[in-house]
Amino acid sequence: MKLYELAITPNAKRVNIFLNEMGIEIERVVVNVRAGENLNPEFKSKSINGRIPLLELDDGQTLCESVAICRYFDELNPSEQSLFGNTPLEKAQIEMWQRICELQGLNYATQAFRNITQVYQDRERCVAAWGHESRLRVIEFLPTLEKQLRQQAYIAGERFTIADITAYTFITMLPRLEISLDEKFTHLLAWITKVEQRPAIIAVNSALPA
Ligand SMILES: N[C@@H](CCC(=O)N[C@@H](CS)C(=O)NCC(=O)O)C(=O)O
Repeated sequence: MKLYELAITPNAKRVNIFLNEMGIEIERVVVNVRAGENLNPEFKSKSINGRIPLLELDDGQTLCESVAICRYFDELNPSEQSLFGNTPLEKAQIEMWQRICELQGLNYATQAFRNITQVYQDRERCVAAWGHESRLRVIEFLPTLEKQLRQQAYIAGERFTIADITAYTFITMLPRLEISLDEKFTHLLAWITKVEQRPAIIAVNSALPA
């Protein structure tokens, strides 16, 4: 199997944290999306969404979408402490929070970054007003995480899950949007400190350029 990725990008980071948590080693192929390497016909023929991360199986089948890739590895390696949950209720709660963090956090952060910086103007229409609106929606979402972490240790309950991975990836985008967390966010800040001590996250962060 091969993982096509660029470590610095948020969605590659999600999959890399997940793989580290599971202790899975896999061959990587660097695709420099900033330079447009994902736009060439060879990559497009492999990737349904045209983006990274992309997992290529040994028989040539491919999977894109970060969470689908993580779920595939989770199913291949059953665990009593699955990052996707084990009981019906836990699975549903983790799925719910994963989607909340993705739809109300990470996606808006991505839209803000892409449309304000216009970093991908070679391949998409950039709308500055949408970027600024998305940034405001990011700011409006942060109290939801603070409230949740005031009540429990991790985003979807009392243990670290895929919801924390998506939430952490989202949080790492805040500096790029010039959003900082002040003392109102005590629990969120404490959670960041805690998850940044996990070997899986230390390994991902230490592999990135300073
Ligand atoms: N929903 C997708 C998003 C994938 C995505 O947007 N990847 C970015 C890097 S984080 C990318 O490939 N960007 C290059 C481009 O848009 O051309 C996922 O979860 O994998």
